[in-house]
Amino acid sequence: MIRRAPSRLSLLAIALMAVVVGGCASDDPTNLESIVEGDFPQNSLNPAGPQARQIDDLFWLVFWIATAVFVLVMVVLIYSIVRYRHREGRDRPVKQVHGNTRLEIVWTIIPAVVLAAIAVPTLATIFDLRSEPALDENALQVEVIGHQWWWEFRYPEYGFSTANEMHIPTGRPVYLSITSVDVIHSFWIPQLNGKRDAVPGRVAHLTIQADDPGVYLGQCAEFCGLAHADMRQRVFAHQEADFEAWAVAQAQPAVIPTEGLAAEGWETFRTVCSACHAIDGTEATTQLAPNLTHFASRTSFGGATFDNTEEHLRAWLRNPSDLKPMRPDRNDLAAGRILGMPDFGLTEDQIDGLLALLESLK
Ligand code: HEC
Ligand SMILES: [Cu+2]
Repeated sequence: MIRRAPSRLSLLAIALMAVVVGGCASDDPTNLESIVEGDFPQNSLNPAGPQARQIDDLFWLVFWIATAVFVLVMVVLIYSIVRYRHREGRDRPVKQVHGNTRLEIVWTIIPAVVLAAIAVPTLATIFDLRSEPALDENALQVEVIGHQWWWEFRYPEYGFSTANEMHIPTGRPVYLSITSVDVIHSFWIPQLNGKRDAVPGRVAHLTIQADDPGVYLGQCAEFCGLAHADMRQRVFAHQEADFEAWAVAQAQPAVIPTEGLAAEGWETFRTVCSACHAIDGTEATTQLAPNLTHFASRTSFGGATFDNTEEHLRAWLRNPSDLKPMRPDRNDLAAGRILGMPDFGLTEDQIDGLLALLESLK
């Protein structure tokens, strides 16, 4: 006879897994301590706006119903096991029972009623979350475009485009129109709402809203290739006036320095970088890669994976693929297909110039 594998081993495996998975939540690898207060920045059980709260409420309702069912079943089960267990000297029951129609009808009806009771608020929530904000709610429109492996955010009312970091006003719905230029991605800010797939050729919608100013983190939630794990996003929520000031500043064209290091950097940018990147107000208008018009105003880059520091940027310009796994060898500029930023073999002098230029793009 084959012996079953010892269950102690599987218990150990489960315990280990719990430790490993538990580790995911607490420390974020991107040094975000400075801007995100508290642990678990991607905890969907810590809602920060009405849509996320609706999901959270539903979750707890279902959780407590499921808990009640669990406790009830366990009590009956354990009682039966103890009460009717085999005892020394006790014979098999004389009367053998098979099936009980009345009992079976009861335990079919009760779960059906429970499921129906759960379905009502679930469907109501689904329809509610799918609905477009009413006109008088004055929703902000933001277009979300997934790229391998970064997010583009366009603000059609203001006429600019930014990358990986979305700014929103508090207390006002933000109506997202989500799509992708390549593969399927999924936009997700756990504290502000559920996930929505970004599918090429389609536009899906999602409404997010934050009660209070703060930073809300998320990441692409649909496996999208090599750097999927480095495709993150940050939402900065501001008071209305602060948001307005931010948006107006972002809509301004860049002012390129005419002398010094930054001017030298601009020469390199014009000839090399403008093949993919735009800086509004200049001759660099190609939008195959993140728009850099106000790059210095962003806290992060590379799919919100790296803090926007000189050290990280220098490493990025020396060889982007050292920081983030990408496949620039598969780029096809003519077809508009970009899978990463290539290594241009820049000299340290060129890099110094580019850093000064990027630094000036406030
Ligand atoms: C072939 C297209 C291409 C060219 C040319 C190119 N880049 Fe990039 N660049 C990219 C792509 C794609 C990304 C986004 C990578 C990611 O995060 O996955 C990027 C990202 C960046 C970022 C980070 C932006 C952000 O907000 O995440 C900076 C800064 C940058 N590039 C600077 C430059 C500079 C400076 C040059 C010229 C030396 C240059 N790039 C040339 C494709 C290009
Ligand atoms: Cu993705």
